[in-house]
Amino acid sequence: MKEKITRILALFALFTLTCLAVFFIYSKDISFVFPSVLHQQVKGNGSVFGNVMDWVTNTQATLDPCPDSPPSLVGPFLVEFETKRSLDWVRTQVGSELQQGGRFKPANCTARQKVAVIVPFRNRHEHLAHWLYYVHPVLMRQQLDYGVYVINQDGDGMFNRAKLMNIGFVEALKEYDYDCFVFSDVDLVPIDDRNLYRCSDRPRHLSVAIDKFNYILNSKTAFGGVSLLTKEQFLKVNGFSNTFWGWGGEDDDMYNRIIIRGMSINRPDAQIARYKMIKHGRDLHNEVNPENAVKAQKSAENIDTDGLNSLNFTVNKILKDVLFTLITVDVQPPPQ
Ligand code: UDH
Ligand code: MN
Repeated sequence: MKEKITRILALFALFTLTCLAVFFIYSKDISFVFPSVLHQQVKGNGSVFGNVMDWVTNTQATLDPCPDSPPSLVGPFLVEFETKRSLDWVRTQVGSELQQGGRFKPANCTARQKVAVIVPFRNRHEHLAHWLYYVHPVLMRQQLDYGVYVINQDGDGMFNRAKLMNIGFVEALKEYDYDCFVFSDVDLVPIDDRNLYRCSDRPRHLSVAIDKFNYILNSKTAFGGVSLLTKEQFLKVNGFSNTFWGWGGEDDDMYNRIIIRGMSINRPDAQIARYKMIKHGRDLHNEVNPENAVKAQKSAENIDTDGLNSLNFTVNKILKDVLFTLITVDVQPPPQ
């Protein structure tokens, strides 16, 4: 009799522990790590596990939407690049707030947008540390559901910023149902968090006032630096052109694509959309390419055939850091 009671008690304890483990794992919301797994499990109709998952999903869905104006913004803040910052150190500063892969979502409300931040990259590790140190806290205070994707061009061939952005778009969408895409240079750090990294009904250009240019925008058609498009807007323009090798022109071509597709751009107020650019020289294998300026005048000829629908690349490696997802890619330059 005594043995029977002990056995029942042990079984009960095991059951309770299992339930606790299930609740613990899913309250941590690992859904973005295994989105398809969660999806299948949630659909598992009728089973106790399925019901538990329904309950968890519903509880998450009942969080109120985040307020239109994020309450913890600080406005202008100090940004300096004299301090040496290593990725190890940045991890100790902001890593604890993040999920693996540079992912974050606000705990107490449902973010208004799911934002993928795409950073074209090669051999700018110092810049990346500064950028992550400053930008992560900004995006957190802006209460975004976001992920940072550093798209690293493998090898030392000619750099192709625009193609890296296209690859970032495609790869980020394989992971999560993002609805907004930020394309940001690694050396541009916002100095005012009221400059929201959020998409709108028009493609947006955020890097309006940069210290390097005395905080003055030199062209009404500028679209480089930091720009945002919704998934729909990006699809509508067939993404960036893949054929701008070396420096220049790809941002003007994107501006033209937006106009060609009947859209226009918007910009936040220059008093708010302020940036510091980390000082740098010209990189090797990213020299000015005079062909690019010519090509940027022919956007209408290229938009239908050169872009997302002609994108070819191979992923050589995906590394999940707590601060970012690093995707190293072969951009497959055409044979010379
Ligand atoms: N990028 C890299 N690695 C490279 C080249 C470019 O990561 O080797 C990325 C990076 O995100 C960078 C962006 O592409 O922020 C744009 O490249 P850029 O910063 O070289 O372009 P920018 O227009 O500078 O800022 C042009 C060279 C200016 C030299 C001026 C010397 N006084
Ligand atoms: Mn730069």
